[in-house]
Amino acid sequence: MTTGTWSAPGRVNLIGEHTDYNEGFVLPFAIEYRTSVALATRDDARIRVSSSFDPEPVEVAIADLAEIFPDGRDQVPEWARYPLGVAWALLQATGADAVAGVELAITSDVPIGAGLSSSAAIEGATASALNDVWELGLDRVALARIGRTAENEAVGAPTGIMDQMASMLGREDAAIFLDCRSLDAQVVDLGFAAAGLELLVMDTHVTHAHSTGGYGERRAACERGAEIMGVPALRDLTPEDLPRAQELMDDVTFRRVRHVVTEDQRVLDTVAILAGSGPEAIGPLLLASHASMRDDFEISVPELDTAVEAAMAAGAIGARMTGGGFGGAAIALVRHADVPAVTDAVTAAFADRGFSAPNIFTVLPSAGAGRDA
Ligand code: GAF
Repeated sequence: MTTGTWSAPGRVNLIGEHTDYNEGFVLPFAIEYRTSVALATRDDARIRVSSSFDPEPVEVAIADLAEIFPDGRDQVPEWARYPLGVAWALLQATGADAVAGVELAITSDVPIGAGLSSSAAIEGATASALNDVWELGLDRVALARIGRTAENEAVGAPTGIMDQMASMLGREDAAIFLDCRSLDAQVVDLGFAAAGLELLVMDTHVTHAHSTGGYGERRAACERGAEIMGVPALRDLTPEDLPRAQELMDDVTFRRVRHVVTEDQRVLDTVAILAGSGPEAIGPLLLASHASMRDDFEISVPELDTAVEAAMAAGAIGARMTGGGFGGAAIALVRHADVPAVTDAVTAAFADRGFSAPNIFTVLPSAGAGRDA
């Protein structure tokens, strides 16, 4: 019997929102909150997954996976679609058969529904474990693709690949500058600690699900915009193309397009400014990103706007919502000495507006997925 433990982190996206499925640029980093998968092989051809979130384990025959996904995903509880979807995607992508049955026990300290990609953490830990034990030989980028396939087809969320890449490739004190067309990834030093800065996460507790509603609608609007402009993806447009886009499109589609095109540019500018001037200089780009998501992409909610405004008023260097939107968390880049004041100000602003209390904590750019034991 083989046993071992693998883990993968959640992520914060520093900048570059809804650009990944438009084949553009993103700048996420992995965080210290992780999901662990303890694995033991078994001597039959079955997979049994259990989770600290649900007392009921789920067991399926490996040979049945192709039948279960993607059409029959409703047959298993939602949390189990992630690990089983990864197993299914691995077997489908590699054509491997006669693999060992496994027991997977999942535990996690990645906050759920906070926009910190607890889903990519489950996928990354499961994919890493099964890749090793089944000796599939896939590299980290291939494992990130497997996670995205699981999410798209087994869970039914039409997401891009940013979260899985961040979870697989994360490095301490660094972000991953990812070209989502080529999947070329560069490690970008953040230098937060050296500059005396902290990255605060402000979890609004407003929950969201990308398998329903707004996320898919935004993606469809982007695809419509690219088609109208006659390009394969919005990545192929630059800010100079926006006047023509405005002439050709209805107002809503144009504003969705403008968000993506300007956000891609903001990612490139952030990478350049981090290298040239350091992290204290990226505040205006974070704020511009938030305004674009609030006004053009329309994926913010009052709680996220309140967190950003209160953090800025209390001295944050920059702030923005992070992740897919419609809830989840905002981030603020804050000088170490200002963390208590910003935390108190955001908490007070939520109380004033009758919102439930936010959960505010710092995160550290951290290492990606791997085997722990
Ligand atoms: C979610 C998705 F999973 C990502 O692929 C990305 O599109 C993000 O929303 C928005 O930038 O986290």
